[in-house]
Order: sequence, then structure tokens, then C-alpha cells
Amino acid sequence: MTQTIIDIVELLKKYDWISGESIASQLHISRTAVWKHIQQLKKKGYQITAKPNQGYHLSKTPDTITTEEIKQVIKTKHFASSIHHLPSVSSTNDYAKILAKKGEPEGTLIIADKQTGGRGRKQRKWISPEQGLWFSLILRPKITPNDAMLTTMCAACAVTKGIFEQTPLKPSIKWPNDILINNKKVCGILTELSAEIDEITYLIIGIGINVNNEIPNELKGKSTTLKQECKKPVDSVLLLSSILSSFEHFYQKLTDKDILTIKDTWRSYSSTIGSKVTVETEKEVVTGIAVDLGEHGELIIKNNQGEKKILTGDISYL
Ligand code: BT5
Repeated sequence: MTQTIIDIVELLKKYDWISGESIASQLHISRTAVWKHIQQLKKKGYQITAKPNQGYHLSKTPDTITTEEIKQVIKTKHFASSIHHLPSVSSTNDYAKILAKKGEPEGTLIIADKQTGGRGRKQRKWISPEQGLWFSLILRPKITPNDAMLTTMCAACAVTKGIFEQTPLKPSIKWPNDILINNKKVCGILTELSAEIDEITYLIIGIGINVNNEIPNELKGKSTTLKQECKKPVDSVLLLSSILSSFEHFYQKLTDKDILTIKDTWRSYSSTIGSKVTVETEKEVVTGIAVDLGEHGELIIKNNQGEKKILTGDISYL
């Protein structure tokens, strides 16, 4: 896609209906050029309705992403310099692990149209039909395994910023790995690593975002999709591009040991700090106010018994 086509998609997403004249004047191109680009977009699978006096309306974005589209849109320096796009895979994290073991470089992107065995934490199932964004990145951060959570935090900040940039929605991070919109889960992050005692060999960040996909009935009360919240389709390639740019930026902060910036950004995007929560860990259930993050990204809970640092668990807001 050329920059003009990307700009046209952005305008179609921004307005419910937009006239050819308005697109032409905003992008300084002729109306004939607008018409030609709209025909190209239709060939790529964008469903665009045209009506006299109203102009164009985007009703559906393409079902699948292509490597070529990603390469044209992406603005990162290192992330996604190598892309593996799969029509279907069991889990992008599993595929990424195989590639990481073979020495595939840092920043390699593995993205699938659908996953047949998508995983959450503790081997929970992650539903991943077509039209969602399911991808993993291979990273080799020079941090200790103790600090791996900081990478998840970078990813969570990047997803939140990406959604802010590409939609009018207001996402928030729920510790440790969820992104919520209107209190419903729209994204989950799965961080897995292979490490020596004090060194990470490789780390896989798996990100699953409900974009234009359907979600099954059993998840409907607690999960949502960007399309559902925006009441119109969201462009997955532009969203991916925004997320990867921000992720690269935050990951650079991690490399520079600028943990303060990561934590400050995370706090500003999070709905967890300051909330009354119950945390369920493998060993216990703790209730209290989530007061802050610890040095390694742990959640600090304050209650009558004092303060407790929780390394990992599932939280519910009370
Ligand atoms: C997560 O686990 O939230 C991490 C999800 C990571 C998915 C990505 S997709 C790309 C990469 N490849 C993979 O195989 N995985 C990663 P957790 O916090 O354990 O949450 C899992 C729970 O979320 C499930 O038990 C369901 O309740 C719920 N869930 C399942 N599918 C969902 C979906 N599509 N949207 C929202 N919630 C879902």
C-alpha cells in the first residue's frame, strides 16, 4: 500500500461517511485519484460502499493481513525486520520458540490469521479465530529472568498506546497482562522465556488482540473486540504498525535501563494502581489496595496486615 492509500484508509476509518471531494482536498489529490485508490482497496478486500451525496463508507477491512502490507506500513528500525506470516498455526508462541531455538534474530515477528491452539497463561485456552491480531515477537533482552515482567510491561504499554493512536477508545492495563476497554478484556499478553540462571537466552512475547473477530458467547460478558467498541472495523495492519513502533520505543528504554519511564507510562495507562483488588496466586488469595509496582514489576498490595509483593497472579477488581 502506498502512503496515499494508507491515508485514505485512515480517513475512511475516522468518518462514518466521507465524500470523495473531502478525501481529495485533505490529501491534496484529484477526485479521480481517490476513485482509483478506492477501487484498489476494494480489490484488496476492503468493503467500501459509495452513495451519491454521502460519499464513501468503510464497512469491512480485509479478512487477512499480508506480509507485503505489513512491510509497507511498518516504521520500526529492527522489530519485524523478519516476518513469518502463517494462515493458520497452533500457537504463534510455539512457532516462535522453534525459530528462536534455531537462532532467528531479535525482533522476528510471527503472525497468524488464526490459531488452532492459542494459549493463555497456565495452559489456558486463548480463542483466536480469523480477523483478530495474533502475533509473537522473538526478543533477547539483556536482563535477568527476574526482570522479564518488565518486557511484558513494555508490550502492555505499546498495545495501549497503539489502541489510543488508532481508535477513539480508552484502553487500560490490568496487571499483569490484560488490556481492558470498558472493563472488558480486549487483549492478553503471554510472555515465555528460556533462560540460564542470570541470563535470558530468548524471550517470546505473544500478543492476542480481538480486533474485528467474533468472540464466543461464553466470553461475551467479560471480553470485547475493538470493532464492537468502535462500532466499525479497525485496520489491523495500522494497529500492528503502531504497536510495534511503540514496543520498539519502550524496549529501547529497557535496553537503556530507563525503567522509570516504562513504569511511569505503565502507571499512567493502568486501571490497577489505586484499585481495591483480590489477587489469586498459586499459593494464596490476597485482598487489598494495589498501591504500586515493585522493582521487577510485582504488584504491591496494602491491607491490614501490611504490604505484600505479588509476583504473578490473577486479579479481580472489587
Ligand atoms: C492471556 O492469558 O491473556 C494471554 C493471551 C495471549 C494470547 C497470545 S495470541 C498470540 C500468542 N500465541 C499464543 O498461543 N498466545 C499468545 P490469561 O491471562 O491466562 O487469560 C486467558 C483467559 O482469557 C482464558 O481463560 C479466557 O477466560 C480468556 N480468553 C480466551 N480467549 C480470549 C479472547 N480471544 N479474548 C478475551 N479473552 C479471552
